[in-house]
Amino acid sequence: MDEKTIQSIVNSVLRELGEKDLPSGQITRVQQNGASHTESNNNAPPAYKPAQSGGSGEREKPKGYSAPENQNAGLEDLSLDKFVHWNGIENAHNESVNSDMVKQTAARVCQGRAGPRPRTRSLLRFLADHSRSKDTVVKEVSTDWLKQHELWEVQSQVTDKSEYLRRPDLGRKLSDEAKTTIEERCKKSPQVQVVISDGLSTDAVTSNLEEILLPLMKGLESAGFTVGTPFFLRYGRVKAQDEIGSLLQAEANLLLIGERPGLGQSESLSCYCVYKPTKDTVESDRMVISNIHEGGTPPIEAAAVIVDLARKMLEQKASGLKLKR
Ligand code: B12
Repeated sequence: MDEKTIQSIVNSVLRELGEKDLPSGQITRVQQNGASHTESNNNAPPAYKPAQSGGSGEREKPKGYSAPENQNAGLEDLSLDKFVHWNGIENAHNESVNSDMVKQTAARVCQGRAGPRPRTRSLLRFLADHSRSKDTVVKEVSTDWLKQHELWEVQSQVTDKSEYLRRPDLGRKLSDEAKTTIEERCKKSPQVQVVISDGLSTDAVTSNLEEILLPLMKGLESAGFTVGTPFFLRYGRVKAQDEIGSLLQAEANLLLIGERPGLGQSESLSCYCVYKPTKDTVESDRMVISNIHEGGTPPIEAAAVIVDLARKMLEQKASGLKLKR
């Protein structure tokens, strides 16, 4: 392969990573005998040479070579807008159609390809999104964070995250300690009880709660409802709201819970709403407002929608399929 082809391959990879092209002459070829051949440029980094045994392992830098300034900067954050809304199709027949589509969605469209494979930037973003999604499921909402937000916590019958994922049935039931604490600390028979739970996304709670809880509580109070004491349920599943509701004799129960993350959205919160929940509540009695996050339904807007829904539930004394909307 000649120098020109090598240069163009290296530059196309750098471009995909959002880096500048290397000026010609900075590419170093490793020759078969291990010696390196550098095109007349003293500032070029040396080709890789295994450390000599007994040596320090440090490569000797050729005279005049200085490392590029951003050498230790690492990769940019792949969740930045410029990566999410990236048009990877080159030489499109009608470019404006693609760039328009890319602007409108965070979905993985117009990624292009490199032969049969995904392009480097696209693959890296996929791996980064996947990691964020896995992280948010296994992370814990810290007790410090709860204290800062003046929330006390109870736990479902699940003992840790691993069991939470394997035993959804236990996440639907309160531990004995939780039942006692709830009975001791909560206002009885409120019209509306709000509960917050980690569910399947810790980031959903930590990144949206500040913006949703206060407007929600204030909105419910301004609508004239008696509102219960909000608290945090660790390792909760949706159906746990039925046991909480019947324990507190709340008319309506609103559960803010982390949604199962997707590939590209790992901070989405849902609000599950039910009128007079009991152990016999069925799914058709429940409603959900989902996709609550900055890029979906913004938390403040969601708070207003939930207050309106609570008003309808209390007026009609119904929820789910029985509610006329
Ligand atoms: C997983 C999932 C399911 C799974 C739930 C199984 C399970 N055990 O997890 C299955 C495939 C069964 C399912 C079915 C349905 N789902 Co669904 N589901 C989801 C998804 C992808 C994640 C939910 C989640 O994270 N829950 C949080 C965890 C912690 O809860 P959980 O206790 O483990 O699981 C409970 C909830 O997930 C709940 N649930 C799941 N979907 C729905 C839908 C409604 C209307 C209700 C009231 C409850 C509910 O049922 C589970 C068991 O109690 C969301 C997408 C999202 N972004 O939220 C859509 C989503 C919630 N589902 C939706 C819909 C429409 C449905 C169905 C009505 C589809 C249908 N036509 O049959 C049914 C209804 C099921 C029901 N329970 O009443 C919509 C709701 C839209 C809306 N605002 O009303 C969503 C938002 C998807 C979407 N974007 O359209 N769903």
